Amino acid sequence: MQVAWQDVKPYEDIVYQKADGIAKITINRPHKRNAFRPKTIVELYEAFSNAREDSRIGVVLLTGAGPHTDGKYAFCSGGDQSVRGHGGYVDEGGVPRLNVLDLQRLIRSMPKVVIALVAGYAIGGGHVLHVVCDLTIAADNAVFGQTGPKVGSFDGGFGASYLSRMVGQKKAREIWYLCRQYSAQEALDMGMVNCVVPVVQLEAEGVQWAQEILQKSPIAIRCLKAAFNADCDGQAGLQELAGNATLLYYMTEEGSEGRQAFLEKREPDFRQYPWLP
Ligand code: S0N
Repeated sequence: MQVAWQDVKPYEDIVYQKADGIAKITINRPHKRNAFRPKTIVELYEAFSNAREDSRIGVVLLTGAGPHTDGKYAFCSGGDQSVRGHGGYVDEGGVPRLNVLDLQRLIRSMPKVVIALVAGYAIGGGHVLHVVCDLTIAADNAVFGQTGPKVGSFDGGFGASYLSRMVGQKKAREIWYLCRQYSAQEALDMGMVNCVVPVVQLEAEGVQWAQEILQKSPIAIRCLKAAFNADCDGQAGLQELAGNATLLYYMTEEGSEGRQAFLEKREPDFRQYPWLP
């Protein structure tokens, strides 16, 4: 399925496009297997925030540019090790950052569906990025894995705890302790991806899934996403779910009566509304 992508704004490390209710965000550092530096994350955060704010957009596709000139594909190979310093990944101002954690939270909490389209490597922090997306479509050449204990890092947040919800405690511990690489089929078998397609079909499949989702009720999807998150995210998850309840309440006549009465300087009349069973 083809769509006519329109560039939203030029960036250095990503490409950000939109078409027909879908946003597509592409990490564009194929010479580094699409590893992210702090600037990449700043750009990703801005693009995701823009997609969140745009009420025409219901689905975001997150992918990696490729193949590189050596013919290899990557979704993302995690933090750029060449700028890792003491205390994080060092930005252009010399400040060490772990700003990918902010991006993970935005992807999880934004009330739009985020689909990872993974061709080639999804490794380290790149693997965590696909884990926090709502859905993952893998190309048949996708390779999944964590490297933390091999390269001197670890993500004990969503990268460990949410992964274990997805694949189970034993498998999650295996993934992190052994730092092996897994094929698309193995990822499918452990429930880490939704489907596997030939690499040439990856984007078309993502667009097809997006178009199916866009036929559905935005508020139903929004509340479902918050409900799935609430199961894992403690008070922050409850806040998200409850925020949606408030949004819906504001849309009712009963909710409006309270505001209207205040503005009209009268007592509210809630007796006209039933105490439903
Ligand atoms: C992806 C791998 C397996 C691909 O192997 P392949 O195909 O053999 O290619 P290479 O020759 O290795 O790579 C090609 C070129 O790309 C560069 N490159 C690849 N990955 C990175 C990277 N992550 N950073 C910088 N450069 C990278 C290579 O150097 C090579 O360049 P040239 O041609 O110039 O030599 C393989 O490349 C691989 O294993 N890569 C490293 C994967 C990795 O360890 N990633 C980092 C893991 N850690 C994180 O992601 C941390 C995330 C984070 O921010 C965080 C968040 C929360 C809490 C904690 C943390 C934390 O800091 O840990």
